[in-house]
Amino acid sequence: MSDTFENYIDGRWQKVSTRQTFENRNPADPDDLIGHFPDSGPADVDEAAHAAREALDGWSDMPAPDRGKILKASGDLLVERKEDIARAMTREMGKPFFETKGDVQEAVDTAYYAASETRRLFGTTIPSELPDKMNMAIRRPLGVCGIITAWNFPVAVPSWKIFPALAAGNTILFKPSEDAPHSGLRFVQTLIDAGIPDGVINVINGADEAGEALVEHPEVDAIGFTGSYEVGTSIAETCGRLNKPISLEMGGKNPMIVMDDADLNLALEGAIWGAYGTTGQRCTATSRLICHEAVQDEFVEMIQDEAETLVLGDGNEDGTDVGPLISEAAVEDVHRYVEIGQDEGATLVMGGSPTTVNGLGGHFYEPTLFTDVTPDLTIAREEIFGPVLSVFEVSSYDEAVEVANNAKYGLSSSIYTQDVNKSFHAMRDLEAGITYVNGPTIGAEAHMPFGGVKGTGNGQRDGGYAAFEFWTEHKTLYVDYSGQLQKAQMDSVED
Ligand code: UN1
Repeated sequence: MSDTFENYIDGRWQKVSTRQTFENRNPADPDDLIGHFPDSGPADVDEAAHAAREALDGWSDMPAPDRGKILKASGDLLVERKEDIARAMTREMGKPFFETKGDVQEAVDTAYYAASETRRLFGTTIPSELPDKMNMAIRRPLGVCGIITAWNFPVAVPSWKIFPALAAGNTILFKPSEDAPHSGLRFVQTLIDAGIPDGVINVINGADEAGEALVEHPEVDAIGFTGSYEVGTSIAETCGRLNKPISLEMGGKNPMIVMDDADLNLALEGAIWGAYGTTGQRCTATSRLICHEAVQDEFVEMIQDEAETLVLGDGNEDGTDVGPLISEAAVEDVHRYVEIGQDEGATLVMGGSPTTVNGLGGHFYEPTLFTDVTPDLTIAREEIFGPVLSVFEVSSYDEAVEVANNAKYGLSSSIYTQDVNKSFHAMRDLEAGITYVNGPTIGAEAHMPFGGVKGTGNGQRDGGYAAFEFWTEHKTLYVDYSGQLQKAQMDSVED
């Protein structure tokens, strides 16, 4: 069964102006066509941006708790539809059903968090330096917000941006990834069914042309982006030229340090989940395992034994641990890195090939493990976005941190140790937006700041209250009730 999907603009499903569509297929079984989606162009973006602008005053003037009621209702619908959306998400982007349910749950948590924040959205009141005068700073929305996201968390990640942006009174122009448009539409449908007013959220499907038009559009005031470093930095250049605020969430090359005193069974579960969960397709995936020499050989063997028990398959089949990669192009990219790793001298100890499962023709790739990896190798430096774990051997805590920090990205990081002092040193020393102690590099919670340093981001954060710091700006208010002209810096100081 396949359908033709439309854009959602100004409260109506609308045909794409270009008359062009693209196909979306199940990565576990490419014969399964999910549907045709609009390949939008500048005219579609223009219409959506105007609709979002028209809707802005009504939405931002609405009492914030009333906006919160709609977000809460959307969260309730996500709960009701959780299994249904998760099944559709697995069919569309491949990760197993137990993971896609978690993806929807992350959006539920974000909806409820953002809804509750509408009863706070605190500003500040600060004493004036002058008598009979009151100073305040309140939070105002940024305006029309363009949101561009990746396919690997196609409901959770859009929700991290869209719910707080809406709670704060912004209107939205959302472009889901062209690799997971259906999940994006299912998510938006919950807002529509929860009663979001026309024009407050608009969805444009498409690829680069639609994305560029969205970023460039003069009616779009701010951009939230999650995706690759290359695309993110190029959007940021445009935003710099146009003076638009942007929140960037890009790649990762996340290290897990396993010290000589680590609980190896615990670290094993973490490494398997961190490296091979979501087929390694998370920005937070554990892609570098930095092992103390005293435990390295034993730990590598444990990983090999455990990884062999992982069941690859269609994520909608019971018992599947690891789904396919998103596309044939992704299989080629991952395999190219594996070949480069071998050419540059790393030792391939497990996996390293595309594979087939149950004659499905899906984009499967074997869980892969390299040892003898040094920081200068390509596989040590670049984000692979696949099930490839590289092991580095170190002889001390200091060397472990040095290897961990020798990376262009700084999203997540982790250390396994039973030494409380070492764990606090690591929380301070690891150059990353997130550090886990005795947990893998994945598993962020919706109410905590999420984002990274160095090549991962630009100082902004998704998640929790930190998201509101991006999606609002301060407006400073001075109320002088003295009945006189009072001059700051002059009348308040006795010369
Ligand atoms: C991402 O890969 O873009 O912490 C987001 C985690 C998830 C989110 C990942 N909750 O791994």
